[in-house]
Amino acid sequence: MTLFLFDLDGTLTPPRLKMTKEFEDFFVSWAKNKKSFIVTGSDFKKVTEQLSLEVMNVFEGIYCSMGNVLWQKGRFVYKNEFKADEKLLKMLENYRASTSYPYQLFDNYIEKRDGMINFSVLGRDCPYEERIKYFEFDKEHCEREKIKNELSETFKEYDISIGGMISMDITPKGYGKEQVAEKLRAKFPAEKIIFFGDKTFEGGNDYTLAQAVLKSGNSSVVQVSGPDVTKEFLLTNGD
Ligand code: M1P
Repeated sequence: MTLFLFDLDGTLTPPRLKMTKEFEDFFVSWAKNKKSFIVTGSDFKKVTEQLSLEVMNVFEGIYCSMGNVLWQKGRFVYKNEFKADEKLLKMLENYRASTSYPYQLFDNYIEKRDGMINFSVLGRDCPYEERIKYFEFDKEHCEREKIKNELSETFKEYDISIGGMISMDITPKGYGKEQVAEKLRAKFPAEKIIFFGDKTFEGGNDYTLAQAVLKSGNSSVVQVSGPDVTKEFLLTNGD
């Protein structure tokens, strides 16, 4: 049986928004008798904001916080601990203080999650319109890319990847989404694996998982640009 792995934001739902009713109806019916998993950078609370109980229950496992937390059918299974370096936190504070972003900033800009940190210069407690405003600014000025590159140079012991619209995910090396491929391969040595993500390219937060899945053999990766493309693929090739 094929294992289907899905990123969440930008793959099954629009970034940080609820799954649409239309997609939900399609997906719940498609997922019957299939083995599906979510692998997201978000924490479990955000997943519960975006997915109904019915949808969450069709998954064999929901790997959150870049694979550092696992929930199965409403049951907490494990989490990895992580305490960030003071020097890293200080540098994040400096990026926030010195940004050239000309509009309002919001709270919760360093979000400590189990096993990782999510950093957003804008601040996670922003309204949706502000996140779009920052996203447009970032497309033009590549602020996240610059910060990511500088941090990666300074902190070789961390992996930094850009997911979503306003933030970046920071994990200890080897504790990004790629850890999920290893765990699933150990449990399902021969099954075909297909991974769907919207950021499977280098630097994106699906990249390391995409690479690990491909390396594990009998697998493929599908780069999507949103839930519609995911749906189209599942309708035409989804076994
Ligand atoms: O799942 C993708 C990303 O979704 C959110 O990103 P943003 O708020 O920047 O749109 C975050 O939860 C992030 O951790 C996650 O990787």
